[in-house]
Amino acid sequence: MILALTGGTGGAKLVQGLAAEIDPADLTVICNTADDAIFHGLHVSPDIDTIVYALAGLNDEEKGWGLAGESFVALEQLRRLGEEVWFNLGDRDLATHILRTDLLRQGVPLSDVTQRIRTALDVKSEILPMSDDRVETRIVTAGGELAFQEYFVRERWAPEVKRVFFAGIDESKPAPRVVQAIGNAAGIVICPSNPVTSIGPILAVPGIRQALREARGKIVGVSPIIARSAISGPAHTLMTVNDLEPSVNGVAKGYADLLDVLMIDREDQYLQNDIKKLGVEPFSANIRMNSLADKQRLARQVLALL
Ligand code: FO1
Repeated sequence: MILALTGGTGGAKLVQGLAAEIDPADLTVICNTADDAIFHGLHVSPDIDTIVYALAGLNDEEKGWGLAGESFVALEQLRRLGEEVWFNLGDRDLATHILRTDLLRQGVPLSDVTQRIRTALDVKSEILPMSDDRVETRIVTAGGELAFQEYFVRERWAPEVKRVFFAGIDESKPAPRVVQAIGNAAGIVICPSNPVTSIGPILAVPGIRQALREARGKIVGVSPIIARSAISGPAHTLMTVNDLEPSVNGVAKGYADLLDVLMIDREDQYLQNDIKKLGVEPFSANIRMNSLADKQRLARQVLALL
């Protein structure tokens, strides 16, 4: 079994490539849940949904989140009713959040809810939340503290960030099957997701980082940074806040205790020696993923390294 650790959009591309290259039933994905938020009383798990929709072939490729061909009629009506509407929940996407919220309220753990949704959408890969416990990324800015989606979507990552922390992380436990999956994996991929707010929370759940250090399978990371800037989103800013240089060196440093190999872009090839000094083997390739062919090519290279 191949295991992938991922956040939403960037990671989903590689996860799609992996599922196309191996039997999808042999792929397990551990998702960040610290971006989860409550909107209009509904529990939204953006990274889980992005991965499930991508593996179900239902995702909006252009936006990188949500469902393809989505309508937003319910949201417009909520706006008319005076609700503050800035997080774009599509009509069909809302069905996922309604079901998830209903099941969570009945006491069903998030991991079982996720299993039910991905099975209903005919996704063969196992999708595991990092934890069934509520963990929340909080962004401390010059103007006060924000929830992740407030910072990312509402404020378009404009505020100056002072600090990032994960509320509830110390009391959280890995979801069932997470530690087992890490131990059983023939190979592990850390997807090109934000090292601070996507992969960071997964590694911070007590027990997960240690399980990865003890894993028998090789661990290959794919850099979310090319030429000192994030492929998408605010990774470079958030890495700086966490004392990580916003470059492939910073990615290597953040994962140095875990990685056997870090895949970097050819543009960053000149930094290979710095990565080696951190005890990580660099492997340079074209790591941008603009088409399904790119995703599959990168997945094949990752699998070869594993
Ligand atoms: N990202 C946006 O930039 N704007 C949105 O309105 C938005 C809505 C949304 C709805 C459902 C969902 O599952 C994801 C959504 N995302 C949206 C993506 C999400 O905010 C981020 O990509 C992740 O949290 C970062 O990994």
